[in-house]
Amino acid sequence: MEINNAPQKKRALSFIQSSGMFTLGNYLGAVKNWNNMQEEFECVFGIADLHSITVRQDPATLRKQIYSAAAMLLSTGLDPEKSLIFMQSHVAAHSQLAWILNCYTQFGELSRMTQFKDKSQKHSDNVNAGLFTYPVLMAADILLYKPDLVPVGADQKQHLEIARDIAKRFNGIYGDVFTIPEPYIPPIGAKVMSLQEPEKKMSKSDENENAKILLTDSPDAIMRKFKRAVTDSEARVCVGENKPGINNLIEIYSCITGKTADEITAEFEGKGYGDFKLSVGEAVVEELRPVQEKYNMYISDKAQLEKIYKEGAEKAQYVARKTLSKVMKKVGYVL
Ligand code: AQP
Repeated sequence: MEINNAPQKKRALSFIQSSGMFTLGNYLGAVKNWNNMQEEFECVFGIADLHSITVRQDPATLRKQIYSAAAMLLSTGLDPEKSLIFMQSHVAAHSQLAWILNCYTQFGELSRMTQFKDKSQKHSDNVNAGLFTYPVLMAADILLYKPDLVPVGADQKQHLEIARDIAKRFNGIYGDVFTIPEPYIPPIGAKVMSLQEPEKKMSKSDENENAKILLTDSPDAIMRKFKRAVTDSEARVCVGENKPGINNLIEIYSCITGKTADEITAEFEGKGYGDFKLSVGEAVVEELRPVQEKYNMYISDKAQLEKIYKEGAEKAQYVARKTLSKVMKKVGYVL
């Protein structure tokens, strides 16, 4: 890829955590769009494996998840010839810049982060400092690569905002060191909700297997989970205020087929939820079939995978070190 310090195209950056197998939410809300973005932008994609340990992880499982994340990103269409794809832990500059930025971030602003409040409630036995300073590491992840744009879901807006605040504060003291990234809302995308509790988003760390579709789920498992998806008693396929389950299924079906909500309502007029769930399940199975074929190929060829992520790390280190050196010089370190 072209990544250098004077890019022709606008640069976009996004990271995904290796905290479990990606869900249909990660796919429709993020990764599928990243695939499309590769033509328009110079893209940087990272596997946020450092972030994963804010929650306690079993080492063997974590290792497997990181491999899976790398294989899955390639399987969903990310191309190492076009984009920079790497693992965060392979680029030491992330941790180094995060330390420096920690000293330019206020306790008060970190205390206001809703994700910290949510996760510290959920993992009350392990409210570690990493969980608290997570947004600073995320700011380092972003600012090292000087992206113009960062694709964000609604849940991530607050984190991009704090990264922008830290960058502006630093630039205010030392001059134009960091590019201030803008949020990018992709033209197509969905917020996918839990199939069991459709008021909350589908999450890879959800302990209820029926709540999430994993990108590696078999066709049988996908169909079974959609059949069990929570709906309502109205029995009409249409968007409605008190129909979070059906709204979610419409959103998923729409995102995959390109049909509008009205077209979907017309298609299922006079039919029950059973038929609709079957169609949504089948659409998802077909969408994921080619992804799963590629995934099986990548995950069984560790040598090829290793070659790709090591090359990615080298390129990322080059870009990241340049930014870090500039920051260190500005702060007053001896290089
Ligand atoms: N349900 C979702 N619908 C749409 N987009 C989603 N994303 C996550 N869940 C949904 C988007 O996926 C990208 C990568 O997310 P992440 O793995 O870095 O963190 P996350 O948002 O915390 O994802 P999870 O699945 O909920 O992970 P866990 O369970 O580990 O916390 C982001 O762009 C996100 O918006």
